[in-house]
Amino acid sequence: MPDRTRPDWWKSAVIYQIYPKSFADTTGSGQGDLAGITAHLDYIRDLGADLIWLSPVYLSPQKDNGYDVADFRTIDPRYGTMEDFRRLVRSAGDRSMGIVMDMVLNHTSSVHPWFQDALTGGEHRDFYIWSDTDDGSVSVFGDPAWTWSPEAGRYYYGSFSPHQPDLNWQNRRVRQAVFAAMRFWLEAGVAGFRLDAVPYISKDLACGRRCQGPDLHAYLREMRSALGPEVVLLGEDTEADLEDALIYTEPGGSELNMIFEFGIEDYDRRGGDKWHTKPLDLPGLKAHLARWQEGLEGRGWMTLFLTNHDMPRIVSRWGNEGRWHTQSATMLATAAYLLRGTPVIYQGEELGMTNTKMPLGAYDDLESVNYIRAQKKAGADPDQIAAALYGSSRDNARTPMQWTPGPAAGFTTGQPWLPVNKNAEWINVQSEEEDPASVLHYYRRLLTLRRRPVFTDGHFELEAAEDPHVFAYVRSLGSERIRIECNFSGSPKPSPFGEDQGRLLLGNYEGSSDLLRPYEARVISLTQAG
Ligand code: TEU
Repeated sequence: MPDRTRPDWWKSAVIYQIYPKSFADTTGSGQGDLAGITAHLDYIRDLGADLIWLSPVYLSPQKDNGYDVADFRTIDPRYGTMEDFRRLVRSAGDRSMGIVMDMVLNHTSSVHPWFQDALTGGEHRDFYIWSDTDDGSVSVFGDPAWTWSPEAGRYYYGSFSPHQPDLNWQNRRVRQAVFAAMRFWLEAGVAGFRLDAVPYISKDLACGRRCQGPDLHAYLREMRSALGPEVVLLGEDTEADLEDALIYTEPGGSELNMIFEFGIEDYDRRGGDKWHTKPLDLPGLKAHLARWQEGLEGRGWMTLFLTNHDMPRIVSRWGNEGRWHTQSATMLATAAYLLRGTPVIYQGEELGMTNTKMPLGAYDDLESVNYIRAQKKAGADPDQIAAALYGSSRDNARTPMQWTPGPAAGFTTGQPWLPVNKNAEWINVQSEEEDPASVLHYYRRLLTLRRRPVFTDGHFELEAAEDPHVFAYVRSLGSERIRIECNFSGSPKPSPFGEDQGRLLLGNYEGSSDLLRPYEARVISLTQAG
């Protein structure tokens, strides 16, 4: 547990992300709930987490699984009650863990009372964005961004979908209402917030949705001063570059503690199209990571993550689901979480959970459903649609958490809302607990090792930059030097360093070998004795 009296304790924290709908169901409804999270707090603590980020649990019609909020101050009854929430916060606190709420800043649900009032020209009219014309722009999930409302007699704007009308952040009353909702949860004891879709809140509609408006940083500074310096704020910015990150997270700054940056996604997606994958460009990825590690040193802070509720499972993406499942899952974690930044582990990643194959009709995610519809309309071959979904659908990350080899993977006694992955038979908490060589046990060892200050504060140096298969870097602090060597390929590769001189602190193989074995990861101390 990091010393929370240190002003930057969150730099050495580990965050565990929960997608509540898919984590653990205590009622047999087929959907997870807050009591299910409370019941598994020991599991999360034993993994090494300090903070738990909950994807939204507010009242919601669930068009986008809670990222469409109908009331920012009410727990959705499907997840439980405010009392269940308080119990979760208390029980997490008893285990020295804090709760991070997901704050959906950019939009509400179209059933939110603010929007309903706005439609009829009530006092919340200017909480949203209206127009008499539709300029033809398209939302993130593929629908038109402008939706005609017969009731209002105008179009309203939704960056993501017509179910999610954008809030008008230029209106001071909107900002105050959002900050008041955030204070409500702080009073309920949460440690901070993950801020959804941050850059969208300030827009330049004249130049389309990807154009950031001029007021973003002013809004964030206003938020920080409304909430106070202790609140941990993690911002999601899928488009952020290094310059943005330095402004958001300047040390001692007045905006965010850290940002999620998504540049790593560019190295296996063809031309930025999420549905078309290509083999990972490792040298490109390494150069990218090095640029961020060097660029933020002493000047800013980022999270480290391999996946989340919007991304495919990392073993299926950059690793190997078959023979090298354990090796690749543990190698990827080693490569990512010993960099400088705050690790954010997504539920089930610590088991090596994989992508899923479902019949097209079983997909639930708004974006995937829209994609299937558009592809079918364009006459695409169903096998190709299925392959694209298997590689990229957000539902890959949303299948139920795999607790046991038993029925519905121990997630529910009812009918799970999304099919359980068939491999729950062998990828599950119970089986991995019993196997000291499992992905789960390795994650625990890795996150324990990561407590060393060299990993939080140390300098980063990329090695063997041109090597197409091996990602190697050195972290150093004072006289301590630690080298991380990771083989991203499924065949043995020579180590760029020949026979290693140092002492092995952690590795995902037994015994020693001159070659780096398939997906081998080694953490080696180069520190001179004495
Ligand atoms: O995602 C924000 C985002 O910018 C999207 O582009 C995201 O990358 C999307 O998943 C594309 O595939 C956040 C949430 O994480 C996501 O779950 C929500 O659906 C979205 O905001 C709207 O609230």
